[in-house]
Amino acid sequence: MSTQELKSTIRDMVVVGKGILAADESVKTATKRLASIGTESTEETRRQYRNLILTAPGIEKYICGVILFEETLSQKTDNGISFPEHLTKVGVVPGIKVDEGLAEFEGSVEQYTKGLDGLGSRLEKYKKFGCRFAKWRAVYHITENTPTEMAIKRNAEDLAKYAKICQEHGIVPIVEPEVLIDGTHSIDTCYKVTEKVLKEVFAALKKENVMIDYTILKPSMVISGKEASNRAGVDEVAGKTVKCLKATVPAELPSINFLSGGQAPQEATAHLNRMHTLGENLPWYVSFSYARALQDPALKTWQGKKENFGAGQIAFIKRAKLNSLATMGKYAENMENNNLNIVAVH
Ligand code: 5MM
Repeated sequence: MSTQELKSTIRDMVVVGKGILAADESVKTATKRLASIGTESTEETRRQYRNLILTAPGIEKYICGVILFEETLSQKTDNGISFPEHLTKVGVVPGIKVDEGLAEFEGSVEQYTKGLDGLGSRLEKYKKFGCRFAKWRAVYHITENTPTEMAIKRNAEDLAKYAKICQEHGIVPIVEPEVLIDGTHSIDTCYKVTEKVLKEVFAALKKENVMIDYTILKPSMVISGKEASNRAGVDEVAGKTVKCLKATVPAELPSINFLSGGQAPQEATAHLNRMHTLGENLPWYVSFSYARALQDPALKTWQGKKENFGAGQIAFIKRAKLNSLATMGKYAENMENNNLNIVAVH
């Protein structure tokens, strides 16, 4: 197997000041997002929304890769170019979510991820659309009795099998183990669970002979449960996240790109920024792969209305720029009220 493709994809996706946009919401999730602005979810409204985000002028200054959903691969921009072609043209690497969603372990709240069957042939199909990387998400629920050893092990093994198949097909795998934020748990409980999960994931990747230097990790941050009392502040989240990653993630991994996992956009940016101002030596590039924390302000501004198209794009570019600054520790809270010289082109 030639590693040339993997090498050039990593080169194009690990770029100082840039991060990854997750725009891979399944139809079910996209429908939920559109419902939040009172817009019906149809193939056409999903296309219109993706067109707003993916054709935002200047996206390539802050975003190096976009995770797409299968439906989007064959949809077109308002200018009639397919979305993957448009992204490639502006210098952004297209990628694809290849997992097929979650299923419950019998009699449990715990879940595993579907999609290993026929993955190789699907990857070959996605490559023809220009996709150069893939994403697979596993989730871990924190309750009194979970996550169990069984769920941690099974999800790690499946993430490793997926990553191996991707690399065999010249596709860079994004490995996404998400410790869910839902619940009343403390940040210390989240730390313990995340540490266990990441140790198991890297042990499984090693066992499966996955090339770590051609892999991207998309983890959740170490953070208090959403309904916890006395939730940890920015310094503690950043400090404990970096400590946990240093204890579990090999230095040869090129890039860690966080998910936002239900954090407010401003919160996700502040946490990332703080990780870069702790004065810690970070052996990997540390950046973002947010969906909601990058898109929510744009969605709310757009409201499904043509006349808000330009303003929606500005809202998206602003979030992308603020997160870009955060990857360099250059974000400050007062920038939230500034227009950052972003202007509408349409
Ligand atoms: C955790 O979700 C991923 C990151 O998004 P956030 O930054 O909003 O947490 C995201 O890539 C997610 O996997 C996609 O939105 C797809 O979700 P579904 O549930 O539709 O597969």
